[in-house]
Amino acid sequence: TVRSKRNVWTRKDTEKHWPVREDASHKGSHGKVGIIAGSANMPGAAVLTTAAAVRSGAGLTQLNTHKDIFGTLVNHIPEATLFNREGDLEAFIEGKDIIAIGPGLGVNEETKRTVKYLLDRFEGPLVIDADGLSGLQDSKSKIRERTHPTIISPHPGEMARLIDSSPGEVNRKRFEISREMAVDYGMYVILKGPNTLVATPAGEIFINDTGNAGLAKGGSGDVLTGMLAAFLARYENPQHAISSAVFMHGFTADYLVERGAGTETITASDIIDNLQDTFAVIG
Ligand code: NPW
Ligand code: AMP
Ligand code: MG
Repeated sequence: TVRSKRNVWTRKDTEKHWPVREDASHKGSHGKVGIIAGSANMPGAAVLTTAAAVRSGAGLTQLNTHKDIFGTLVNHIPEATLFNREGDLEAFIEGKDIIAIGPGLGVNEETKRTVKYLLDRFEGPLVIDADGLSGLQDSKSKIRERTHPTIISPHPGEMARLIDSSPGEVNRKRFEISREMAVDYGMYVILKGPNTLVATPAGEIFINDTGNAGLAKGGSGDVLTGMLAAFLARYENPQHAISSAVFMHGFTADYLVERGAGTETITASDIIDNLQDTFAVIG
């Protein structure tokens, strides 16, 4: 087997590629992000993903979710517009630059159908996470037909389900598995965990060296998905966007610990709330 090139994506790399927010820009210049997330039992996942996208600089963010939770959402993310899950998907994807799907959707037929529809029809970078990954199982081969970047962000449990393996096996062979999958399908694979890996369609691997056990907690991945969507909207190069989002997610957790927070007490919401500080440090 060919050994892939392995690189560490550093703070210097993140700083070097940080996009300039032009003084004369407007909200349309920074990407129209669509997020498909949340359900009656998991409104929090929708809040975290959407708030993370808004806080990471997306120009316009729209959340496609279950209408029963609209009332709750507006109190947490007034900046985002809402789209009724029962509405016409064609109308939702119209005009979107980036779409992220998955957090808190639940594993069901509708999730599957939606993932399939996006793979067929959406012309822009597509981030698939969480329950979107279970919806991907039957339509994986469609990824090869896409002409725009496809990005998946499994944790080891989700990756194990995708390749019919076990989390232990995934962790043992994480370089090989993420690279082979990325090359085979022509997509970006973000294999999460301590030292998250980003594998590119060309077979390169970028290792992240930020983050701590404060992130080993429900909701952390949902925040990363929102950050990925906003970063992909703001960068030209998908790998720079993805690696920088993963870097900043972990860097923000590290920043909290350096300032005295315990890894026990850090929450996913804390990551979002502190992006303001860490963006100022890096950007
Ligand atoms: P275990 O439990 O250790 O045996 P799931 P989920 C394994 C939403 N959320 N290394 C784990 O193994 C998400 O967005 C909503 C090894 C188990 O088998 C999703 O929609 C929140 N194994 C939904 O919940 C906050 C690992 O994978 C399985 C591993 C379900 O997502 C929470 C668990 O994966 C959550 O984000 C690792 N690092 N990590 C909300 N507030 O609304 C996981 N596993 O069944 O896909 O469950 O990740 O919780
Ligand atoms: P999820 O399992 O989808 O909620 O995603 C968890 C997020 O937290 C991913 O970005 C992981 O890389 C990160 N994470 C979880 N545990 C750790 C850890 N022990 N050290 C560093 N990052 C972690
Ligand atoms: Mg997750």
